[in-house]
Amino acid sequence: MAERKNQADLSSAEKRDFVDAILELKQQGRYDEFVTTHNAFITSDTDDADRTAHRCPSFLPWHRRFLLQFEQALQSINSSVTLPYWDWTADQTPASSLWADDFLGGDGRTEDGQVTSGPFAFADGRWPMNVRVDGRTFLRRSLGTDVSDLPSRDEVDTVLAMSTYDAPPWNSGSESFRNYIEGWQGPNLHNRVHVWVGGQMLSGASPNDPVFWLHHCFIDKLWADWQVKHPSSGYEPVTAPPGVVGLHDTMKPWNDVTPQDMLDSTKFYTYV
Ligand code: CU1
Ligand code: CU1
Repeated sequence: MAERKNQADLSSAEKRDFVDAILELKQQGRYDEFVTTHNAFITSDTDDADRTAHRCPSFLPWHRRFLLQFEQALQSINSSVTLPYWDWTADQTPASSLWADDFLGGDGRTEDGQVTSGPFAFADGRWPMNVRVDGRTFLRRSLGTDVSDLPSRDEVDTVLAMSTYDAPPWNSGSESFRNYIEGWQGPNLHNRVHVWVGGQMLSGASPNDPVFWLHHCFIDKLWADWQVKHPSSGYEPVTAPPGVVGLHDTMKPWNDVTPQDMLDSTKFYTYV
C-alpha cells in the first residue's frame, strides 16, 4: 500500500525522487495537462450554475481523484514516488525545509515575484510557464504577503468538528464541513493557503507551482481524518439538484468516476 508522508519527514533521496519525477513529467509535456485541466474547471465552476471541482460538494472527491491521477503519472516515471503533504499548521514560515533549494525552492524576489532558487527557478530552464493566465513565463511566489498567517491547528480542529458534510445551497454560501475546509466561510483553510503562497497559486493555473500538490494532499488527509471522526456522516447530496454532483453522479472530466468511488482513500493509499 502506498504511503503518503509528511513532507517534513522525507529523506533527501525521497525529495530528489519526487522533484525529478515532476521535472520529467514536465519535460514530457504531461505536467502541463494537469494545469490545463485545473484551470478549465476554475473558469467554469460557478456558484449558481454547473460546478464540479470548486464551490461545491464534489470539491473534495474531485481533487482526491485529480491528485491520484497525478500521483500515478509520477509513479509511471518512478514507482517509489508518492505525494507528500504539507501540514501548514506546523510548517508556517518561509524558513521551512519545504522551501529549501533541495525541494521546492524559495520565495519569489521582491521586484517581480520570480522564484530564483531551487529546481523550479526560471533561470534553471526546466520550469517554463507554458499554461498561464498572463504573459509572465516564470514561476512566482510571495510567501505571506497577501495574508500573513497560515491556518492554525485550532482553526483546523474547529472545522473538523463540523458533522454535516455539505448543505444547500451547495456552493460557497453553505454552512458545512466542505465549505469551511474549502474556505469560503469560517476561518478559511484551503483558499487562504493559496493566497499565502501567492503568485500562480492565486490563479486557476495554480498547479504550475508544485506546492499545489502538497497543499491539496493535506486537504485530502484532513478529509480522511474527518471521515474517521464522523463515521455516520456521508457525502451529500445523495440526489443532487441541477449543476451539482450527487453521490452516484459522474464527475467531469472523467466519465467513470463518482464521489462514491472516491470516498474510501484507503483503497489507494494511507497517510502516515
Ligand atoms: Cu482546485
Ligand atoms: Cu486549491
